Amino acid sequence: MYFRVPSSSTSSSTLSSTPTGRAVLIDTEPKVINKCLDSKNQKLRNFKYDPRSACCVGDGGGAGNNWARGNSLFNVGRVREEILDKIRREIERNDRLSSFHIISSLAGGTGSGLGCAVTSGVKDSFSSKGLCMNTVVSPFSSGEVIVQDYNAALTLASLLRSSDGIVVMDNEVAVRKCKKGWRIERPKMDDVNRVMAEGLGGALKESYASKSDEASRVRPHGIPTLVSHCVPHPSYKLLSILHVPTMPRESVEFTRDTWEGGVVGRLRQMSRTGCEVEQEIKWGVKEEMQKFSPSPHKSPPAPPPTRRTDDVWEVPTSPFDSGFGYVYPPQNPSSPFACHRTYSKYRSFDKHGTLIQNSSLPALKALGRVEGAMRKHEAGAYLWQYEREGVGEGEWEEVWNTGTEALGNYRRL
Ligand SMILES: Nc1nc2c(ncn2[C@@H]2O[C@H](COP(=O)(O)OP(=O)(O)OP(=O)(O)O)[C@@H](O)[C@H]2O)c(=O)[nH]1
Ligand SMILES: [Mg+2]
Repeated sequence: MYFRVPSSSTSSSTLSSTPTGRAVLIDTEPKVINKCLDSKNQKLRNFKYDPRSACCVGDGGGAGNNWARGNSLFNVGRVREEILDKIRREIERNDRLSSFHIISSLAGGTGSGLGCAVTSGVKDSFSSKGLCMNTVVSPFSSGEVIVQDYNAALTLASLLRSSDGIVVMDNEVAVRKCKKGWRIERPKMDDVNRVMAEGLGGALKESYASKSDEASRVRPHGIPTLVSHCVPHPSYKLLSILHVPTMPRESVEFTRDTWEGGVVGRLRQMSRTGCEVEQEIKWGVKEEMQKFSPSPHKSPPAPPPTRRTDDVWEVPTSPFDSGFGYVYPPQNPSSPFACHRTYSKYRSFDKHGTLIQNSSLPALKALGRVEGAMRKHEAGAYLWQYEREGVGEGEWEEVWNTGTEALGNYRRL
């Protein structure tokens, strides 16, 4: 689904037999792209990128942590045509295409600014080809650039308008997972990326709505089902991912998990309490979600009957059906909970589960960046950097309007 696999007649142990990601790499610094294309790195990760689908724009020096600069690069010279042409070429190499997935940072200048411009460009040029999902990486709350809330607010406002669904992943949460789950004392950025990729991979892994679908391998779950189910209304586009287990690789083969008390139980408690890291689950806490939700308290359903099974199609997920813990858009026409399963293994886990939620707690956390930016804006801090690149009061006004509307929507759930 996500790779072009060479035909078996040409396969050998050489790099030419390695699957190629159906991806376009875009950056403003050649060294970043070169690292992705480096053949040593490609061998390590067992897939490669096509150099013809890589694109370095600008003068090679980045976007100076300025959303506006990154964003405006899209319209310099032939940059727009060059990027959209490379995306078009990738589209044409697919027999069937149903979605786009754009991964970038939430702050920074290139990932956020250029990422938003690319998202709008994809929507304008290719929306008939499929849905557009974004995954954005939220910055550390300290130790990064001072203007990160401005960049994050501009990104969120832009994507809330142009994307069909926005998965927010958090660097700080990923570090806690590395430390507590993977027991890495000082995680590096590579560890952070791997722990994030594990969650995202769980969410995007091929899985099915019924046993017969899996048997005949029809209608696998993918981005279109994920987005159309989890974003039932355009006012609620912010998604988050919970994934269990998070454990060191060397422990996986010695661990036997269970479904009900284990994988399902932990995901359920994390969702109920707004917990993002498995090792931080508070089992005593009933429902922290309430403080964000004015709706009447719904009592938790009875726990499911204990039944031990290794058959994924038998595992009861009824605790999720009742809707408690989730704060779901009331407009959702069907059950808020949809379950996709598969017998095929993910990495080497005996059992694992991924919950993709459209829930107020993580959404309000992400949107808190807009409030942070508003406070800075009131003080007039660093605004000249954006004004210089063409972001004036009118554009800020639109950012606040979009941001506060989304905040209001999620607070009212
Ligand atoms: N998870 C993760 N976050 C990253 C990685 N690289 C950068 N970030 C985060 O992304 C944000 C922006 O990082 P940069 O790479 O400096 O920014 P950029 O998008 O290249 O933009 P410019 O530097 O302005 O060109 C920061 O919050 C970083 O913490 C990475 O490899 N993994
Ligand atoms: Mg960069």
